[in-house]
Amino acid sequence: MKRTRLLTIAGALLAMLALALLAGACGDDDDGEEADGGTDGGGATTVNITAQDGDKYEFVLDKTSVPAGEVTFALTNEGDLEHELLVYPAQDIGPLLEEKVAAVKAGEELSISSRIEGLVTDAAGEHELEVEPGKSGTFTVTLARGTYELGCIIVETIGSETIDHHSEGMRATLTVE
Ligand SMILES: [Cu+2]
Repeated sequence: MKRTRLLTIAGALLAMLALALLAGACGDDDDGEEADGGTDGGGATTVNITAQDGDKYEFVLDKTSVPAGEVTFALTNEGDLEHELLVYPAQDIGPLLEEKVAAVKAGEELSISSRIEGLVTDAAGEHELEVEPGKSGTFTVTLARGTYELGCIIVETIGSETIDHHSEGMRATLTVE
């Protein structure tokens, strides 16, 4: 009789222990979810970008607005040419590109990136991400609120044509809130 009662108590204790462990495990899961959902609370937000240069030169974004703070741009080049990504406050860089096109047509090299106002750099001081066809890469920067343009400013001669990627459509607007 006495032994049976002890076993019952032991069984009850084991059951309580098991419940406590289960509760603990559930608690861990909840913590994990909070960590995953942390993009709202301060972690880097990722913007996935696809670069295309078939019928149309373009950057296709999976989101067009992000919260201010760290932003990672993940660029996948689905085109046949190399592309680059620069991030800068929205502005008209048309005149700079015209100069660059004229230079390329004259067989010269001209870098215009240093003349783009507020060009955003990453922690290493890099201002661009260059990605070969079929490859992908990331670029992490810190952005304050504002309207930004993501652009590819490559100008190159293919055959007898001088192609200015940005003017062909390789640009997109990102709102940082
Ligand atoms: Cu490009």
